[in-house]
Amino acid sequence: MGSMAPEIDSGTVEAAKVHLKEEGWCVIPNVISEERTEEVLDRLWAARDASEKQGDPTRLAHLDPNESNIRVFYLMQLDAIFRELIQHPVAVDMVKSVLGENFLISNFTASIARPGSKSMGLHSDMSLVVPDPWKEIWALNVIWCLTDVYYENGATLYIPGSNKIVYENEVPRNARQLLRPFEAKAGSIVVMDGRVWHTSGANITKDQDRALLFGYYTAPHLRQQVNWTAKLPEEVKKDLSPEMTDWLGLRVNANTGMVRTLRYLDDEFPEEEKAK
Ligand SMILES: O=C(O)CCC(=O)C(=O)O
Repeated sequence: MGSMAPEIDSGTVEAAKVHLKEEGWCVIPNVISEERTEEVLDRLWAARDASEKQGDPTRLAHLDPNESNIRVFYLMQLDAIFRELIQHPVAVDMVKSVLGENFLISNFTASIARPGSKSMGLHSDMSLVVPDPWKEIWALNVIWCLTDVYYENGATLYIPGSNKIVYENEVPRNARQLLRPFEAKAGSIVVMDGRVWHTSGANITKDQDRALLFGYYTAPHLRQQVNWTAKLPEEVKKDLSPEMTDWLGLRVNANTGMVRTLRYLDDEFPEEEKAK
């Protein structure tokens, strides 16, 4: 994975972590090189074809208003390059800074906005997997920019400060007017708190694609969006590192000892204390 990671100075990463905690998002530039970004983009188009071929559609009408939005849903099943990216050290460092040592990879999906594409529904990613109140960050996205991303080519639009929204009825009625683009260069990551309300932007260019990969990581007590045990072929599973096996939730023990470890009654509440 060395070739995928140009040196990023620790100051940049630490400042990004602070920005993420306070504002609900941050951008880290140059996480992968120009060449690697192009390679990932090429392999994404091949993965789109492979997905269609195996019967997993790359457009969902309930999600996107027209055919200019392309989705590739099971990236990690389709090509090793996506399994490498999802465990990129900078991404994992950002994830751990929010979720701690234990987390799950819930989903890893491409969203390509081609000219003419329009916005999907406004949502926060946490609202899709856990009902309100959203008092803590239990989920975040690492968004890989495979092209430059800017307002006109459909940058993801977000509501500043929406990482503080705890109940769904706090989402402002004038949400549309509040939306701002996440802008970044190809090769960057945008890290987004799972509580941030956002949508895809409309691509109003004539000929510029906007290609993003959404790596979605959650706290270990939240059910994953994809059942990777069912989706990943056995030959892929057997070559995964023990860490990746944990992060994909592939072990027999799923949610035991993740939140609290049980101690015997006699150890936690000894008899003599009961008498007091
Ligand atoms: O494509 C985008 O900009 C946003 C995609 C998104 O929010 C999603 O798929 O949940």
